[in-house]
Amino acid sequence: MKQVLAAFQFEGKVTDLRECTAGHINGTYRVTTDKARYILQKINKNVFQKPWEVMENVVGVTNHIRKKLEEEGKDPLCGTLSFVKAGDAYYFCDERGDYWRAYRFVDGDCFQSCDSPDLFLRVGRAFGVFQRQLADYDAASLHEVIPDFHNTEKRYEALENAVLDDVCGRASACRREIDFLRARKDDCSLLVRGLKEGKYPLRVTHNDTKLNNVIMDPKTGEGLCVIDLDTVMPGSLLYDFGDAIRYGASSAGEGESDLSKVCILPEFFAAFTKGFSDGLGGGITDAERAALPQSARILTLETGMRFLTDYLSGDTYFRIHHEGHNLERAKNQLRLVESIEEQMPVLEEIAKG
Ligand code: GN1
Ligand code: MG
Repeated sequence: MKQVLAAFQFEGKVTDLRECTAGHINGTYRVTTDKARYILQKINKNVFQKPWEVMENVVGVTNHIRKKLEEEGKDPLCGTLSFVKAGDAYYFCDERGDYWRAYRFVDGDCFQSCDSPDLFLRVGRAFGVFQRQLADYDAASLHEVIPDFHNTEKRYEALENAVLDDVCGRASACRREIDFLRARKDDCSLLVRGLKEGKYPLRVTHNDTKLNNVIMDPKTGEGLCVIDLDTVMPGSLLYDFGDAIRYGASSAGEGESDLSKVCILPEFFAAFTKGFSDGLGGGITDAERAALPQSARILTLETGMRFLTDYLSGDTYFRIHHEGHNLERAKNQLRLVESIEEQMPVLEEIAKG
């Protein structure tokens, strides 16, 4: 750790180092110096095989946002991530071959769940604004750091392969979940095909729009800064919308194992839809708007599929906290899919605006 800390051009002298364990992917630490606070992360190489491409993406995107904030007279230190250099690069490779990066800590509120639709509306607005800020960013210049990240068809194929390989002998205990997903195989094409066929425009998207990826301003209550930019890639606005709903409009957290507590909350769906549209400032096509409810269903289905695939493959991707954790997460997501399906007419009415 000493070597890593010394590599970065932090302002001031390091006085404290603390591990944070919230994320599923990267290793995260909070670094305090006598002048400022930072987040230091070890990039998960299993997930991001070319960490330098991740950094090229996020530095490009944050520079773009920084310029916009400066033009509007806003403080870029709060409004976007500011990465810290290690030598000439924005990352440091240690002697074990692990890649590290650091950025200024953005002070504000970070919520793991929303206790009111109003808060979720403001989260939606922040993701809408983020999307608008990047509307003129050249999507083709971004690296596809995780190829086919939201390619639901490929995610389905990966599940079928995991069932076939059944390396841990777990498939027989997951029959219900596997059958549930098989019955929805064709739906996995909905967004991917729409994007390929030009029905939905290709945009720069965040791709991991959990509500805890927005830092909220405690003074104004509005979104301050969108964080966790590692999966920023070319994609569809529907990925961002659907993923945000999956996480934030559920009555229970992703980790809830009592399935009777899991359902979709239409008033939260409505709030996010309103905030997101506001933030986008009209920059949403009719076809995208019409697909909002389905995107929530597909992204939830996809995440459930990913958790189940990882369970069947021996928990090699998502960090788990106990045996069976990924199966619980998968069941939770599939229950949410069911609830979204039950409420589909209501959600479609809301999406019409
Ligand atoms: C991972 O750990 P976190 O919150 O950054 C995953 C997302 C999933 C999410 C499920 C790079 O995100 O795609 O939706 O877990 N990120 C990656 O909780 O795979
Ligand atoms: Mg993430």
